[in-house]
Formats: sequence, C-alpha cells, structure tokens
Amino acid sequence: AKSGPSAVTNTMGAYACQRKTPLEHHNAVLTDALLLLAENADFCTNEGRSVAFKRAASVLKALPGPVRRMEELQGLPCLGEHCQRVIKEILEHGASSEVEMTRHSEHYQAMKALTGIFGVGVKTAEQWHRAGIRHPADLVSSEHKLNRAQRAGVEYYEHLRVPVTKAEADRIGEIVKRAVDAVLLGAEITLTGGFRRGKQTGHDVDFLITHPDEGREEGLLPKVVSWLEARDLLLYQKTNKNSYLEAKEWPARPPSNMDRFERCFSIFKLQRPWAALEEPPQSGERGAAETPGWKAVRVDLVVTPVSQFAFALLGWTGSQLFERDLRRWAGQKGMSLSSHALYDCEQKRYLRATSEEEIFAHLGLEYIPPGERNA
Ligand code: TTP
Ligand code: MN
Ligand code: MN
Ligand code: MN
Repeated sequence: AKSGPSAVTNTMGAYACQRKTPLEHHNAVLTDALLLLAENADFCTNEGRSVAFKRAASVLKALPGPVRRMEELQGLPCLGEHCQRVIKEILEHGASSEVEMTRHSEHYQAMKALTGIFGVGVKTAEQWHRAGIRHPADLVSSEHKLNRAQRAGVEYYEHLRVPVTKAEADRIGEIVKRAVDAVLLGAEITLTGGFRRGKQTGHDVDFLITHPDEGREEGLLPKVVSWLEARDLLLYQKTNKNSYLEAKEWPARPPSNMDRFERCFSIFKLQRPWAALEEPPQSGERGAAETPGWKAVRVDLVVTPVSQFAFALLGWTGSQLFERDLRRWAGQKGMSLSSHALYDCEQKRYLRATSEEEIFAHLGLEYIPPGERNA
C-alpha cells in the first residue's frame, strides 16, 4: 500500500456499485461541468464519451471533501485526460472554456429544449434541429408530424419542466394507492426512482406495484388506468403488457436494460389547492385567475410479480449510472443482472432473492442503501 495523501483515494472502486455516493456532495461545481459535457455528448449521439464524463463526475461525488488541487485526484479511477483538463481549468480559473462554449452553443441549447419534450429522444430532436426547429413552440406551427406522446409533451411542456416536489410525489402516491386498493385487494405500492434515493425533487414519480400472491398482479394496470381516467386524473397514458417469460430469457435473449414489465407511462393531472397554500402567488406577479388549479406530472407505474420484486426494486431505484455499473459488475463476475432476475452463466441457473441485500450478496458486493446510490 502507498502512503501519503492519495492512499485513501487509491482504494476507491472503479464501479459505481462499489462506492457510497450520497445525494449531497462537495464537488458540485466540477460535477455540474462534467455532466454538462456528458449531456452534450448524448446530444451528439456519442454514448461512450457521455458515459466517460458521467463516470468521472460520479467519482467526484463520492469524495469526502472538495477537490482543491490536481494532486488530490491521483489514483482515482475513471478520470481520463479530457476530464482532468476540464477540472484543472476550473480549479485554476473558476470555469472551463469548453464547458462555457458548449453551454452557450446553439446546438446544445436547442437539443436541450427539444429533448426536454416528453416523448422526444436525441434522434428526433436532431432531425428537427436540422430542419430548423429550435424550441417546442416552433413545432406547434410546423408541418412536423408528432406522435401521441409528443403531442402531450408539447401541450404540457411548461408544466413538465417544473420539477416534481416530494410533497407532490407523496400526494400522487396516495392517489395511486387508492386506485390500486379499489381494483385489487392486498396489492402494494412502493415509491422508487430518485425519490427513494432521498431526492427532494424529480422529473417524474416512479412506482412499483406488486401483490403477495404471485400471479394476482396480472392485468392490474388497465384496471388502475380505468379507475384514474374515470376520475379525470390522467392527461396521457400508454400502457404496455408484460412480455417477460423466464423460460425464454436465457440464453435466447441478451440481457437488456429495458425491462419488460407491465407498465404505464403517464401524465397525471394533479389538483393542487394544497400546493397553492405552500406557495401563495406573489401580488402583482401572477393573478390567481391565471394560476391553473392543477399541474401535469409525469408518473411511471410498473407492475412486478412478487418473485421478481427485489430485482425490480433494485433496477428502478437507480441512479442510472449505478444500474449500469451493477450490470457491468455482474457481467465481469460471470452473471447477468436485469430488473427481472439474476442469472449465473457458469452454473446455468437463476439466483433467487427476496431482498436487495441478497442480490448484493449474490454479486459479492457490500450492500449500498438507496440513499447512497446517487452515482
Ligand atoms: P428515471 O425516472 O428516469 O430517473 P430517476 O428517478 O433516477 O431521476 P428523476 O428524479 O429525474 O426522475 O428512472 C428511474 C430508474 O428506472 C432508473 O434507474 C432506470 C430505471 N428504468 C428501468 O429500469 N427501465 C426503464 O425502461 C426505464 C425508463 C427506467
Ligand atoms: Mn455537437
Ligand atoms: Mn424518476
Ligand atoms: Mn421514471
């Protein structure tokens, strides 16, 4: 073992699932810069580069204090030459010229606005950008064909831009619980995604739904959706059936990060007298008449058989980089992890688990609680 100031950082694992990454950390100036470059790499469909920037940012999030000098980075994983150049410039001059140039570039700003529309990915945004579209408002008058999701995305753009608060997520949880209770006695809902990791805001609200008796959960979502629609609580929904069949999974299909649960991507219409009480409109700024009595909120509902619940919970809690590295770690151990199951490729058998702790143990990893998966 080495001695000196880098001895501690030298022990940091190269996989995000080997580290504890809290929500609040000490290097936000650096990670914001690196994550902007990652975002821009996504906008240029350069996934490899994007992941490299995200990995570097994630390593800095796991440090016990703020980075002040380049020497402190010695021995840390995932910090390539490019990242180090950016960090060095920020430490010395307070900002990175590459980051500031990117932030102000026309391509970055247009792609950020366009991919910010629900239902629009980088490919579509890039096509529109090449056709001169710069902002969602440009789509309203244009000839460009929008699918149903994108039409909803444009219609509720201003609503969906506003982060969802924890209070709103809890309120939606109560509504979903009521819907689920009404259509299937004994069904259980769990808040996942960023809110389970302790975030106070999010871009959507993610729920897992299951039932203690395997099989009872089948076909639950269409009924939940009908219940919600009958009460005018949904502005948009697209429900997919479960297409997962374990017997056909291995080795026929390669492991994928898209899962095949019964699921519903939706936009809720959240009535908010209670939100208005929290934030009374400023006098003169916005009249009460203009303030809508509701807010559009993105909600993901996912139904899992109870036998897959632990895997679904682990897979839907995130962060996305944490999930990515969990799967990569599993692969390197001769296993295949998805949100449905863990398969041991050498023993040629599934490894069962009823808790996240058991899955970490199967993978030979120290357990990381949700609040420390903010990689
Ligand atoms: P998100 O809701 O996209 O992200 P988040 O909840 O971490 O952050 P935010 O606050 O911005 O909403 O995804 C949550 C997790 O769900 C993420 O770890 C990846 C996982 N997921 C799947 O497993 N399958 C899927 O098809 C999708 C869309 C997400
Ligand atoms: Mn570009
Ligand atoms: Mn989410
Ligand atoms: Mn989601």
